[in-house]
Amino acid sequence: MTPRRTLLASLAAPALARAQESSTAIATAAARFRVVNWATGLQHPWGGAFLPDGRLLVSERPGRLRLVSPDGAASAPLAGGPVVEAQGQGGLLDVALAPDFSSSRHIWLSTATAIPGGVVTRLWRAEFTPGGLANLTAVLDATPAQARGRLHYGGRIAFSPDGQYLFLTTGERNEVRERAQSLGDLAGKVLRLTARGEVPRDNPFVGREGARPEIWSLGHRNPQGIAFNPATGTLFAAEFGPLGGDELNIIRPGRNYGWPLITHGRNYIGTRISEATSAPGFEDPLRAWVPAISPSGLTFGAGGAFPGWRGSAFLGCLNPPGLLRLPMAGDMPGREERMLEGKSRIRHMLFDAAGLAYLLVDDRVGGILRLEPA
Ligand SMILES: [Ca+2]
Repeated sequence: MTPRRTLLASLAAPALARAQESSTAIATAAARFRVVNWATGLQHPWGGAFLPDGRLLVSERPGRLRLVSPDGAASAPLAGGPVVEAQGQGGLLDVALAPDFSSSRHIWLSTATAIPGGVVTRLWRAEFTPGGLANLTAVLDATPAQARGRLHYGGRIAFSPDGQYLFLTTGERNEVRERAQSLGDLAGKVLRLTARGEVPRDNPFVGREGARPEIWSLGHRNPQGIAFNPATGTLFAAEFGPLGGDELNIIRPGRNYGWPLITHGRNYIGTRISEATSAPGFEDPLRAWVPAISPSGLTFGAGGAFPGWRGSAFLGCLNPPGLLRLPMAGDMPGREERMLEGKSRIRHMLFDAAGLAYLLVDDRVGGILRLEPA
């Protein structure tokens, strides 16, 4: 990046400039890097996926998809995207490429969407074309719709390493916490579909009276991070607790992760939510954070540009803002490392094919930071 470009980028993006760009190297436990304002002028970027040609497809929560070129220049909004309910924590959420993207050109999106009776987390599929999105199709609504409240949509998408299954997180929507415990309700769950969007016959609650067959696990509050550990093939998810009680969980089929019956968190006014932090029949978190870290995106490092980060799990944190790294031994997280503390709210972290790291900065005047080895 030239000094001139840096200056212009700073003028265009005060929040980013305030945040981070540093010409000096930052030394951390397993990497030395420089922070560069890569893409500026994005409003609440939420999710992203690198295309095979190296461009980044990125979502902005108010309802836009853009392509960012390797030089950081963002395109005009793509045509053909969904109408979204961009209030509270809702809007356009995640974007993911289908495992067979190279041949199908399919992408998947998640949104907050208004339907009769209220708002839901919705999963969509669309075709990515040179002119924008085509054949936009609603695949699943996390019903029932909820009239009140615009919080806790979940919305993160992941595919299994074999490309056969799609996983979607849904939040419990905050108004009625027990939605997370109901098997007849798709809120507060991890859902599993085939990569074509159908219900797999071997999902854990298929055939059970009153249960929704899309459910893979239940008892989640607001999971906004989901990823497979590439070293082991194990599925992990991160979720927001209330006042404290954020969690990292290993996700197994049919298991109940406890919200709101067990939690390490408290109500925002400090009162207890549950008597217990653990109970028979419920899964304990692999790690819980008190006080909160507000974990959003979850990503595993692949190596490449940052060999010291190979296999580590990363959580983008909103409050307090920063990036959290967990070195992993198999599926066991080690001692955590916090980086870039107290600066930008990091919604998600992505790695490109070369292993360079990208941080989605969640701000009205947000953007994407790139970490380059130094
Ligand atoms: Ca839990």
